[in-house]
Amino acid sequence: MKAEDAWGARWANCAHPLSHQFMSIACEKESLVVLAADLPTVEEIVQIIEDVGDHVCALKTHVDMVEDFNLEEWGAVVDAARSKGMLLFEDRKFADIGRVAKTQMGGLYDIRVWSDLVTSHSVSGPDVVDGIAEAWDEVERVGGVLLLAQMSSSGNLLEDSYTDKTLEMGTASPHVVGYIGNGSNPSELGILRSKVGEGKMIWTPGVNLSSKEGVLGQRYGNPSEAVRAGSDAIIVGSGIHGATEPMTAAREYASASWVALLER
Ligand code: 5BU
Repeated sequence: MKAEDAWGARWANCAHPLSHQFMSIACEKESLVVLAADLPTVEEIVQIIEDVGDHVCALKTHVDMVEDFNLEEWGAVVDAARSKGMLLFEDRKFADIGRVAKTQMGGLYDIRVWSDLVTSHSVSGPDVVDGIAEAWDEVERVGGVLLLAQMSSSGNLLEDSYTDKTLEMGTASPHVVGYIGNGSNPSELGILRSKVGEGKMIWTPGVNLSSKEGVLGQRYGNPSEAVRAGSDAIIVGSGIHGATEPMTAAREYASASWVALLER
């Protein structure tokens, strides 16, 4: 299916090149799934990419949880993801001043050289995004930032007024490809979508096909409902890597999200 037909106004209105890349991959794979590869070793991450990569559009990592991380070994993850046609998305949740965020894009993990997307809080103001963008500039790469407009964890402090200011910040920045929204709550998500409009993506963690509640305050909603409410990507961790058959699970999430997109 052609991306403009599947995505409609979103395709026409999202300006950031990474949003079009994501929407094209989604159409090729008939999937809006982003895999949260919260696994402890490089080998396990490479293995899950090989198992489920055909049904997943982007690999979301927390590089600082990888016990045997070094940049050279990490090349295996990058190569595996690229060979499966996936985007690389580091869920770093930057939150410092711009200058420090820029240096944190380098350092031990050198996120700027391999990531296509990163998350950032908006709490420190708009310069955090500019710092991240400057880091990509320096290595002559294009990347996109997803700002946390909502969170899925219970009791989080991202209230409506904070969300609104985050959207103002995102609207003003060409580097912001979209927002993280709360996948566990379709009505909150619907309100977020109406405020965001068509020009930015909303990606949602906090989705699971079977459980309602995760550990330590994680909340879950149904992935199809999240997409119908306006989510453009469902971020799934334990629903896939914790399943007895990750590949079967990935296909189920892919199909649920794709069917919901076409219904939308
Ligand atoms: P889970 O296993 O599907 O619950 O994993 C969810 C992932 O999404 C995990 O990597 C979190 O860091 C990430 N996440 C989240 O769960 N909720 C949020 O609000 C944000 C990120 Br932001």
